[in-house]
Amino acid sequence: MGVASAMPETAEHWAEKIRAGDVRAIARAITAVENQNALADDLLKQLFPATGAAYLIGCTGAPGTGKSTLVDRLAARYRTAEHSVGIIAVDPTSPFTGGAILGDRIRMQGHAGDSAIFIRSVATRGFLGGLARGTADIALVLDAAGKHYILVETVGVGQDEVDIVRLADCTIVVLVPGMGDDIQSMKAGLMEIADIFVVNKSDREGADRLEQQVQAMLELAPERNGWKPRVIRTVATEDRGVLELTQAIADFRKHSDGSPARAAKKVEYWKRRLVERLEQQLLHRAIPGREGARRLDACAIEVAERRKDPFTAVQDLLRDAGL
Ligand SMILES: Nc1nc2c(ncn2[C@@H]2O[C@H](COP(=O)(O)OP(=O)(O)O)[C@@H](O)[C@H]2O)c(=O)[nH]1
Ligand SMILES: [Mg+2]
Repeated sequence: MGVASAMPETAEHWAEKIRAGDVRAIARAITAVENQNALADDLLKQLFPATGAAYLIGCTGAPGTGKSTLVDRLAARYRTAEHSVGIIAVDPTSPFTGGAILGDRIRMQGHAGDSAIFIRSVATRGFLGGLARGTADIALVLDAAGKHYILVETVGVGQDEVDIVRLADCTIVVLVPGMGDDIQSMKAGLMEIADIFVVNKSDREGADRLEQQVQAMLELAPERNGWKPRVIRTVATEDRGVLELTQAIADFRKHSDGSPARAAKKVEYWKRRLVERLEQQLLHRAIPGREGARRLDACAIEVAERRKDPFTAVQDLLRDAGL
């Protein structure tokens, strides 16, 4: 064993372990993706043919609305139905060692001994190569590992979150009573991304009013591809409404699976990913390593001092790189 483990592991072998659901191999793969380890691309290449079966649910909303609690309850429901689950918690408000994530970890420890559920928090700060891409690649790893459901928790509706939502098969927006005014301001963004609205903390005063507000907002909005977003009331801490939520998710899945709109969304998503990767790689070729960075600096100085125009500078950079 000692000799074997001292040998560098091939991407093929690593991928095989992930496909078999090996928890340690999965954890190492996610770390490799996060750090953009040299092997990560090779590994993802190996894993890709085994992906595409997982159902990815995005859960977004303001901090403190109960997303982690809800995701935890949803995961428990899916586990009860014998489905395996992966959870990715993305929290831009706290670094990896932050209180919120630590809280999440402790709370989610109810599943600690359960290997069919895999939980990973990712910090946004220090995430190389972009949060949305990183999250998407982690989702690929969990997908290849055979997770039936992948739950992604994100905060708010910033650009990163919207990019993550583009990846999701179904998006849940979590609201809580007492944020009526926020709804007005978030209206457009929310309408665009939510397949299901959850009114969490329905044990609090104002749940009726909030639900009415959301319903009223939905009345005015055009249906998206024949789907009218549902509004589900929950008390995540008491597991109330969670079964109804799984039902709404199942209904949406049935509605969108195999639909042309869904297929077009996937193509659009991958087109963006391909362009992103092309940009990265072309940039890398045009400005290779330290020497490239030095040439770029030199060009920038020349342009700033008006000794060269930016158009010629780019042409020169491309020519020097043999492109
Ligand atoms: N009263 C009430 N509290 C809740 C409910 N859901 C979550 N909470 C509490 O709200 C706080 C924030 O929950 P958390 O899941 O961490 O929110 P997140 O920041 O959106 O992930 C915690 O103290 C939860 O126990 C609910 O339905 N009712
Ligand atoms: Mg949370």
